[in-house]
Amino acid sequence: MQRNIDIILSPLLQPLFDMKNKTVVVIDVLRATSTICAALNNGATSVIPVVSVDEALQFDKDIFLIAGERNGQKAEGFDFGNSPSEYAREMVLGKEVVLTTTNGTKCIHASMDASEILVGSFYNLSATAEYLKKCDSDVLLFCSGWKNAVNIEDTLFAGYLVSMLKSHFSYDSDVVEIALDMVKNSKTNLLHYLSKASHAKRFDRLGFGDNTELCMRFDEHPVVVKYQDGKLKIT
Ligand code: 3SL
Repeated sequence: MQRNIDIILSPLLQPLFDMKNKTVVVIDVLRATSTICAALNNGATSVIPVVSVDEALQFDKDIFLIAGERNGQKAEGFDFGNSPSEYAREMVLGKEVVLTTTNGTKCIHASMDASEILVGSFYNLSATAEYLKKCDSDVLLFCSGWKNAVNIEDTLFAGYLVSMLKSHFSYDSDVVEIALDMVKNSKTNLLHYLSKASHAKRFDRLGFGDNTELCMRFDEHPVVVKYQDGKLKIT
């Protein structure tokens, strides 16, 4: 039977979808899911996504790296913020990272009904697409957005994934058509296209404007990342 693929544009729209028996790919290109891919590909043994700053601070700092952000900036008392550039091999090799972010880690926790949870970013686009081609279930691409609002970068990335999976899945969704149009429109200059995103502008204001380009590097961390027993790991 033909499998179906669809896109959830923001957490606010999640109630319209049933995640049961589906593979959900959580997307937060800027930057949670990019950071998770970078950390794991650079040797972190796992990333433990948690919802709140308080929850993260309960982990033992002698054992875990405590990481994440609120409103884009490193949370107080944390070892790392949420830029992939902080997760170099020498910093994370062999470590477990506890991560909490404004949107991305919340969406991972909101996906617990799914049969399988993956995380997607431009860093692991091809690896994730190849995995999804072989999986048995319908697929939901869950865009984290920004504080429940739809954003450009996650929708665009969902469009890239669908464009690679089109011949393997059916779809009947205006959102998928919109995302595919965005892929077409962005092709001539992806960085320029993404620089219109409000979060890219937020990065500029916060002084890490280079993070937009950094998170657009296709297949830089070619890992399939799956959530199991409270941890994200390379599968
Ligand atoms: O909201 C999130 O999950 C983060 O990716 C936001 S930020 O890019 O770190 O500001």
